[in-house]
Amino acid sequence: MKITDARIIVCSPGRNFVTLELVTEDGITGLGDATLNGRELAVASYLTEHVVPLIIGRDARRIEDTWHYLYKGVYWRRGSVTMTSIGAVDMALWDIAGKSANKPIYQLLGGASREAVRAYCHANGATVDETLQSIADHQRQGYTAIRAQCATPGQPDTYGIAKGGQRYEPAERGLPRETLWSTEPYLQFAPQLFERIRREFGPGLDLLHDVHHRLRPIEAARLGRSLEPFHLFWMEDPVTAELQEGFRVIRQHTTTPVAVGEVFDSIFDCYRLIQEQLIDYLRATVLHGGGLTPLRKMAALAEMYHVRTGCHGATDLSPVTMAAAVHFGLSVHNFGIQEHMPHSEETDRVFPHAYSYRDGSLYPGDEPGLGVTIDEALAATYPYQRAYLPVARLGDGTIHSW
Ligand code: KDG
Ligand code: MG
Repeated sequence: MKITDARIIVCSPGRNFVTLELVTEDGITGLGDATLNGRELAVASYLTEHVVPLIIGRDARRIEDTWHYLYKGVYWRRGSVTMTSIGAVDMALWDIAGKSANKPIYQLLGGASREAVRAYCHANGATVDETLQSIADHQRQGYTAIRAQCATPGQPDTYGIAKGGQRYEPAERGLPRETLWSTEPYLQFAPQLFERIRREFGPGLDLLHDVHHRLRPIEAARLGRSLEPFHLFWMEDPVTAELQEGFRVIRQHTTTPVAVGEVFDSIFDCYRLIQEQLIDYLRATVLHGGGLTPLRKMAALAEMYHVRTGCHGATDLSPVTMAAAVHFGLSVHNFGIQEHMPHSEETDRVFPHAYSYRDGSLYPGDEPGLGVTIDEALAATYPYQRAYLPVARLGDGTIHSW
């Protein structure tokens, strides 16, 4: 089953997406998401110039072999542009495999390990009252696990606070917006926020919180300890994961569970964190982690060490990645939870999909493959727009992690 055609489709229905479409000699098409937020055209060009010429003529059934051909064959291994490109090809090949077997992909991954994929949503607000209101609204939509973010008083640009009713701050047109970050007020405010949330909503609700790589290890340890009375489901990205020893410092001081991995691009980013049991949830995505092929291996390693999955699911990943995450989460034994940030209506119109949300969970649907298509005519009406994620500075002007 030879691959005869490969196309890269770039569109911007509210935000930028890059999609790879592979076509086989018998006319089966497979879709792979290739979106790298803020650096989209680098992946589009990498695929067009360096990957497409390599995969035309290859057997679409040789998924494992193609993955290693692209990973080892590049010589310059890893890196987000390379791994996002390989992830897109891998996703598209699994889509083709599912369609040619006439089965949803989870049936090729060992079948369903559970009835549904439990999802967590985002609640955020500029004030504590707004955050509480947002949590209540999401509970009414059926969510039983909610990520809570709130602007630190006096710091309107705190991470995770959406503007104008959006669910999340998207990359913005023009040059990167500069935001201000101050650690000490945040460390004092976060436990007050969760104290209030627990008081209003009781012990039953699972609460998550994203620190977004902003703290140093000992600060993260202090935060984790101060949040212990409120029993978080997880504290996410407390420190940047480049310094993996930082997680040892956190672990020495607190029992608040730790999640990390949305920027990981291979098992080499996480095997030590897993084997030393420094984390509890692995957030690597099917896309940026290099596809379903390596994600399954990461999950298998994690399973041995009681680490569970909690895949990244922000809206900068297209519905193609969301579908892959739902099939993955349904099948993998050590699934923990799936992030769910619904896409805008215009995005969903460009990418009609079989997966759906109901009562706090995601369901893959019965379509063969990933169950996602792309309306190319509609996509063409949303041309690419350059956009960047914000950057952060400290009060004295020093650049900080955003
Ligand atoms: O592109 C960056 C976003 O995906 C990231 O900021 C979202 O941290 C995020 C999350 O947990 O969803
Ligand atoms: Mg995050």
